[in-house]
Amino acid sequence: QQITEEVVAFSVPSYACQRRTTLENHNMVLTDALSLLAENAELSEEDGRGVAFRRAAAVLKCLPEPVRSMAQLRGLPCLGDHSLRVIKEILETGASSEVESMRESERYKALKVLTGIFGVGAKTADRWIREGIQDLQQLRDSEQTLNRAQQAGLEHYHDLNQLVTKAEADAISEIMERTVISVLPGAQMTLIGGFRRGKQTGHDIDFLITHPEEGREEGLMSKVVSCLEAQGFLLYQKTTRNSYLESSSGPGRPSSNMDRFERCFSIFKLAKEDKRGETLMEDGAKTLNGDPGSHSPSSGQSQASGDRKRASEDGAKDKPSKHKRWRAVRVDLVVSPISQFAFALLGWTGSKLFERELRRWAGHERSMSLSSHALFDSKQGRYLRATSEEEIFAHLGLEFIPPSERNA
Ligand code: TTP
Ligand code: MN
Ligand code: MN
Ligand code: MN
Repeated sequence: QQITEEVVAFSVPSYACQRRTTLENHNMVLTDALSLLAENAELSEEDGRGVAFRRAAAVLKCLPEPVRSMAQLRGLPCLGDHSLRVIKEILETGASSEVESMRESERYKALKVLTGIFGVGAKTADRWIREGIQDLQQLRDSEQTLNRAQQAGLEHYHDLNQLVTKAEADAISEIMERTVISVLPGAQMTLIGGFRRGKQTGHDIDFLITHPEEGREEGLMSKVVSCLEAQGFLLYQKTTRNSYLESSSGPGRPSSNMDRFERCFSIFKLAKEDKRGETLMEDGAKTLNGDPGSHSPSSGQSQASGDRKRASEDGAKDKPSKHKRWRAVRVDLVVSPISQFAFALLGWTGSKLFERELRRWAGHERSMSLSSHALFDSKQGRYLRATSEEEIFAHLGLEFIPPSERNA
């Protein structure tokens, strides 16, 4: 008796914002490969190619089961020739030769290490590589001048390349909540970014702060930052007005309250605790790059600043110890007026691809322009108000997708 295997092709809508993408990924081998190609394109400043691979990976992330044959992919959106070639090779041989050779290439490894420094982007890393700098030691030995962010990034390189845990996010949430309430009673703080989407780890922690009375949030960021600084929680901070005003990509003319939208990129000093409540150095946590690598300091002391600065040693204040008793954690703060809160919440929850797809949907399918501040309807020539994420999805003609299903 002949067994005929019926091939059931998957069916998926085109835009990631039309799909429910949980953290449960049945095609991790394929999506990791495509994500690496996307990352390499982004590191080479080929953003168009990067987005194409991100979209392809996102389609595979929302499939209900592992892909077994190319036939199942027939008719799926966003899968270009290049992505299909990579998928086919992985299905047939278990790996993609292109991806594996990229992973091992000196250029990719150098770009990865150098952009792993907070404050260093693809452009800077590329320039350094052309000047012969491939790793952290060569950077330290070079005459390169580093800006304040990069100095902090190099100093805390090891810590900042360790994934942030949910427990650490909760600990910092508590500190933040206390601080925000103390400088402005009634102010509200929301965990955003990957942790709001239910991720158990992240590269940083993101918070959105507002006050239910419009205008009361003015000046809040500098007060929060001063209060955190006074408590000794900040290793680094840079507060900037949101680039919305300067950028030409915002919807129409910015209204007068747009310049209140502030954000702060910071590095937090978080105490470590063991079960007995004593602070301790923990080693061996999983790193962001997957591998601690030969460039990361192996002891608790940061080698990043060389012999000139030993800034990492001032951490053991109460009890002298050779172990560092705190760790550096990246924290992003955003303050929004309540009138823009829903847009800020939606815009900062991510994932980055989900956000990009929302904006693409708004523009291409609805002639609307969506930002983290507002939604402008070009046909009606007016801004559409919203006080919740649900309302924004409704304005866009999209089914509401909760944060835990925005992991595209
Ligand atoms: P990230 O913190 O970079 O990413 P993440 O939290 O999704 O992932 P990770 O766990 O690795 O930290 O960004 C959070 C969201 O904020 C993301 O959707 C992009 C968005 N965002 C900016 O990063 N910058 C901006 O100016 C705006 C408006 C949004
Ligand atoms: Mn499932
Ligand atoms: Mn984040
Ligand atoms: Mn962030």
